[in-house]
Amino acid sequence: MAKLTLYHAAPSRSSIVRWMLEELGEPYDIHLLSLTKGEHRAAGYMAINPMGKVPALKHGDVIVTEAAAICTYLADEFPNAKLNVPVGDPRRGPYLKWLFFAPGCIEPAIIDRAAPRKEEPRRGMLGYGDFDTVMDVTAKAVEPGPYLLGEHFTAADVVVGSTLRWGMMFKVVPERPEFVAYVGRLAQRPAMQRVIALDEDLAAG
Ligand SMILES: N[C@@H](CCC(=O)N[C@@H](CS)C(=O)NCC(=O)O)C(=O)O
Repeated sequence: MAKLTLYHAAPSRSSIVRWMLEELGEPYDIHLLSLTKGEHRAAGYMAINPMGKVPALKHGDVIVTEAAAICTYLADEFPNAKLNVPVGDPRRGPYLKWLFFAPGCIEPAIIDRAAPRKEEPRRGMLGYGDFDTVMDVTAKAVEPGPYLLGEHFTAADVVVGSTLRWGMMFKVVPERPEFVAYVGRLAQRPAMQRVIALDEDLAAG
């Protein structure tokens, strides 16, 4: 079977993919990069991800970058783990919407809130519209629970859940009861608990 290698830094967005890999239960290697030492800008790694960013995933000869794309890829490559929604299933529509909504709307809304621009662009210019609408739409989606697609935990929960958790840790995403309950449910998953412990060890050096 083709080998899986995660190019990783802890803590960073590559923990999203590490959580996905732990949920999959497939063996993988970690190639650790130090962002503080600039190892993600070295020529060897720039050949893997010319953006000079983590995460990147190598699966055999295939390289995938962008956390949400990697999670989508893994869920489809390893369907036995049932973390995807297959083509032909009508729930694939909302599944893909949430996989794209996290990096396309939730994350930019969080970043713009954390680092506001001098002049607020018109709502129509921003792909995410406005922060409050993004939060309202996301809160409504996670409220019924336990997961975005009801009882079925998917890669979309890994991506949306990681983004909300990270936004709440940085005190940008409001501690709305819907988010606290959803992120609390995700934190009970053994795979997430393993990643938190493993990454704390890595960060401690
Ligand atoms: N859009 C990328 C963002 C990746 C990203 O920004 N990673 C950060 C770590 S959280 C990074 O590598 N920063 C180092 C740098 O840009 O110099 C993704 O979702 O994978």
